[in-house]
Amino acid sequence: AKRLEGKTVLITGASSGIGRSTALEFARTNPNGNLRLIVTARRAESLEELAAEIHKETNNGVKVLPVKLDVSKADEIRGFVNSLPEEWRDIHVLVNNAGLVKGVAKAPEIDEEDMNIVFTTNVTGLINMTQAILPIFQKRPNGGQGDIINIGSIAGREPYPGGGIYCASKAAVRSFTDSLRKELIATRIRVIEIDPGQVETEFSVVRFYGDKSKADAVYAGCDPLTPEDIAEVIVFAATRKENVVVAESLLYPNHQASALIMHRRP
Ligand code: NDP
Ligand code: 8X3
Repeated sequence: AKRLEGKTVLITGASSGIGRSTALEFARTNPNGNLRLIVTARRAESLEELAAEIHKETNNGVKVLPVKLDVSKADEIRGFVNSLPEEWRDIHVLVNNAGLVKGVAKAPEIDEEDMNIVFTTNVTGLINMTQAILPIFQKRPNGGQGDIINIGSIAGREPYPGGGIYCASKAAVRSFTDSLRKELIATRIRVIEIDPGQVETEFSVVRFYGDKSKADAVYAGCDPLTPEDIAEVIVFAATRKENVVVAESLLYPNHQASALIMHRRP
């Protein structure tokens, strides 16, 4: 945790699930009370609640700045860094976590609006965020320093029927992440990808347009990972010695062995 000493961490999609747990997990590691956490998402009230919960749970002087940010809006990202108070702009860790899918439609039934939401959030949003923050990293010595942690998915490695747009978006994340690591080879900037399998969050509720019973059926008979499980790995990656890059990790719950091979209790 000393490796986070005096650092500023920026998390997208921190109002729920993995992003929210990641904020809490970083806060718990707060070295000497000087960690700064910028938590962003569209639901500003949830971010305020998160900030209050972090302060209540950790009570260790961590500073939290909730900022409303829709990563699918390029103009919001463009103005984002300059809108931050000066003392919050020295970002060291970017967690590109905001992401979603709408629906399980198969071609040719995929809704155009759903497709646009998925790509502008998961792909364009992630690339725009990276481009907004990278110049901050590149001002540091040795060609630059900082961590970019992208949340991909098993879906980006193994496409499945009904996942056309989601799988394609996460494959794009994987490909962009790989290119970026190669482009930054002469720097001390670390490019990290974390690919979860099944995690129980609001993900499936969002996928099924708010239908909780369809979302619950996804996890029936399973013991999915919790968002805390993923958060621990994200913070682990960010706290390795500076020469160590946790380039990619695929995380399954015990009953899962591929996107679709899932053991369910009878
Ligand atoms: P949740 O639905 O619980 O959280 C998603 C987060 O993304 C929310 O905080 C949401 O906030 C935010 N978000 C969505 N759209 C936008 C946007 N346009 N701008 C800013 N924030 C946005 O799901 P998870 O925690 O599971 O998802 C987090 C990441 O993990 C995603 O990238 C997802 O694809 C990935 N993932 C999830 C898996 C799972 O099984 N759950 C497995 C593998 C990967 P708000 O609505 O307030 O904007
Ligand atoms: C989310 C989980 O099952 O849709 O990345 O691949 S899944």
